[in-house]
Amino acid sequence: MTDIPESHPRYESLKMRESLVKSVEEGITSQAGLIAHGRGEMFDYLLGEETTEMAKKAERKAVAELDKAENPVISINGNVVALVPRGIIELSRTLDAKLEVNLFHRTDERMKKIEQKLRENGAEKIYGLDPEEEIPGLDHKRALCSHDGIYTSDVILVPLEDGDRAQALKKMGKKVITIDLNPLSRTSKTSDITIVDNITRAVPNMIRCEPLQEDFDNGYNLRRTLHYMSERLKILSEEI
Ligand code: PTJ
Repeated sequence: MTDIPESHPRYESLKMRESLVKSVEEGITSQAGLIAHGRGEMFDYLLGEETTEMAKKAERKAVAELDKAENPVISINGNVVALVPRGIIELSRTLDAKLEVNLFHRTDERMKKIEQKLRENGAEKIYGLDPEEEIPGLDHKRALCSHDGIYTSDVILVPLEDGDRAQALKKMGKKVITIDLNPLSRTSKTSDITIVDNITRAVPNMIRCEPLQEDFDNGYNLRRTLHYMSERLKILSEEI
């Protein structure tokens, strides 16, 4: 790994890149995961790499919904494990939510490596390893899921998800919560609660935050986020 000095102005961002590159080398994160991360970085730049008020609200509402769910599940993929291996396990404990590995680019080898990484970071029960069910409407491997996990979940957190699966989960009648830096993605627009924040900030915030019991309008929150990004672009353009 390259030695990045903490004084580097883009230290946090470079550390994230390093974690992902290492994770690809270990066979945990897919190569496509690097491209997905680059897209996320671009949107994070527009947010000023900070958690907005809109994201804080979505995080608090997400915690409230996961708290009161009967079978809450957190879906894990190769990018999530690379970026927040400990945090995601701690979040599942604070919410009493199940952890399920559910991959877009699923191979037995990646599943084993992700399982190992999660165990090294303290995970106990992990769902999705011997799936008995399929999410209807998706082609084979990315549809595979556990009966007691995703299949029968009522509220599901799917960070950095692809649009097809988010839509398929909605069609199954689940409450879908996502963490996605792109407010324009299909996942963001399909989900009941969209947290437009970097997962590295969202997960620690969710561990600490006070659940939001008031009503929440996801469309309104997304529009405000887009407005915030466009206002920031205007301000930045005036500074050049
Ligand atoms: O590990 P696998 O095989 O399950 O594959 C995982 C990826 C992420 C490759 C797969 O789910 C995929 O292709 O996802 P998409 O369709 O590229 O969507 C990922 C979304 O996550 C994009 O909208 C990105 O902007 C967003 N994103 C990327 N990095 C972050 C992020 N959102 C929050 N925090 C990030 N660090």
